[in-house]
Amino acid sequence: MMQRILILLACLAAAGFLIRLSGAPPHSTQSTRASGGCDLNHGPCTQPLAEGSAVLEITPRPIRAMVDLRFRLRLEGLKRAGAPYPDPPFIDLDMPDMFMGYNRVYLSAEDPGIFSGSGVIVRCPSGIPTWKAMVTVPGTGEVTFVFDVQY
Ligand SMILES: [Cu+2]
Repeated sequence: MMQRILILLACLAAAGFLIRLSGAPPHSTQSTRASGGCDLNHGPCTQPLAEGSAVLEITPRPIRAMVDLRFRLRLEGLKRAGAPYPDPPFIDLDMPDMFMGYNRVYLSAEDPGIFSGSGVIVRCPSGIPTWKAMVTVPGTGEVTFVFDVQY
């Protein structure tokens, strides 16, 4: 509880800082940084990862805060695809412009090269909708997906 209050305070402080920087309310900040023009609110998105690619899907859509979300990651074209991953991939959820606290989604193997897990995105009092999902595949690399969240 205390941790959540601290996160909210940090978030508010960061939002105030952003307002002063931009001179505009943060509500006008609409994400134009959706990953490669792909919108996770419409379906799975693909990003290059090492010699292959990572496909991320978040459901249910549209993506909302304070709702149990399912994260599904498909790894394609990687040399080790199909081979067992000793350390499964994980996803860190955060906002690009402010630290929202530690929020890691641990994934487990569903099928070869396919991983899933569940997590929650907290509500940011600033109203800024833009979040990021940083996917880490241990031993292979990292890739970041940016998307908007409905509060
Ligand atoms: Cu925030």
